[in-house]
Amino acid sequence: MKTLWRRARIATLAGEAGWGWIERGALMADGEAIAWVGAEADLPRGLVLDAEHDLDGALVTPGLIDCHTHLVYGGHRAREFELRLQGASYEEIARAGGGIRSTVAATRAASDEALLATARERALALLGEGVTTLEIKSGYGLSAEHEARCLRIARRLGRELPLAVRTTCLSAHAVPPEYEGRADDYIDAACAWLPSLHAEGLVDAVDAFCERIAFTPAQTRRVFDAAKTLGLPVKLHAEQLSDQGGAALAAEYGALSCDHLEFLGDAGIAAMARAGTVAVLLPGAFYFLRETKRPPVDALRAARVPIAVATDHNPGSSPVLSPLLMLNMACTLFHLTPEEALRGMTLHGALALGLPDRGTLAPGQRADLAVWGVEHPNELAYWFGRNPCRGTVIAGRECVR
Ligand code: DI6
Ligand code: FE
Repeated sequence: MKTLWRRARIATLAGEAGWGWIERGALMADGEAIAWVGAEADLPRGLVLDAEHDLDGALVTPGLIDCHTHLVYGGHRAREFELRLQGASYEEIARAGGGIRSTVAATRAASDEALLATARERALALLGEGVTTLEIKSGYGLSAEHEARCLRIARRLGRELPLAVRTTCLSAHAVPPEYEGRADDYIDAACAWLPSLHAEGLVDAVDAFCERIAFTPAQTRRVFDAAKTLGLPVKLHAEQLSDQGGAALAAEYGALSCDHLEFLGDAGIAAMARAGTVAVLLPGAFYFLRETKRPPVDALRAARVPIAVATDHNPGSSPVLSPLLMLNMACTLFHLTPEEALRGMTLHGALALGLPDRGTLAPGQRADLAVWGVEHPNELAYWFGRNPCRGTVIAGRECVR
């Protein structure tokens, strides 16, 4: 199946810097991959096509990649939001047994159908704003049974919706109530159930939350050792609320990404640069928790650490379903340029998932595109509360809004 999209303004993001701009562009997919992209005037003559679409000057970018979400969960935490507005901190609420644990209770109590329906609605909202590849973490089940259930639902979304889903096992997200005061025993249990989740094909990567209110570097290391034994790549929620040295630890394991990073220090940056680990910035959580310490963007740039941007969609610290708002906030709150922000939600998001076949528009890459009713890609970070997405193409197939 050969499909041509013509009369497009194209930002390929191919090449080290710049938009990879093509003013009067065309793109051809052959099956699931891009076969040709360039100026329409240079299109090879005599092409035999199965379908042709005139985009009438619309903008085409690589499909957005949301490389960090916690999409499958029960309930919500609006009451906790009110408490935080009255002065309680995220850490205080977590220590008092609220926070992640309250979502674990709601998730365990929810039926498979309810979890699937709510997660599907969230995934469709992301798809409607240009997302073509989505990562989904577990981490609200926290038992062999419930972690498996949440990962199966994530896999099912990947089968039933057009977008590509990557799953990450985040059993080391919080200590569940039945292991109160026994975090080390819980880590033993989580490491013990990982092989069966992997054997069932439910795990693309392994993550952990290394923080004062979650797991220590030593406990994180045990989770990473279990992942390494299975040949699974790792990622880490690191230095979100304090500097635990998590980024350096993750880099030692060749981590795909370290995420959050507000409290990241120089040693962590150097280790990430050496290991080729992506820095995933999550402005939604920074904003919603009203954090004031910004991630060290200048130092990450100087060290040439690739910077990605994601929604971190979750009920506690980032209940956002707008990837475009995250592009805007990556610029306004973290001082990324619009080009860096878009690269962060395309090419660098792909790297954070270990998917080198997407994130730019070039021959051989997966034909994952987003089509936008704007003139220039800097507008994707500029407008907020507006969704100019006209549709997406995923693995060569059109998916109209
Ligand atoms: N950091 C976060 O921001 C989310 N998880 C994590 O490790 C928050 C999850 C939650 O509060 O439910
Ligand atoms: Fe997260």
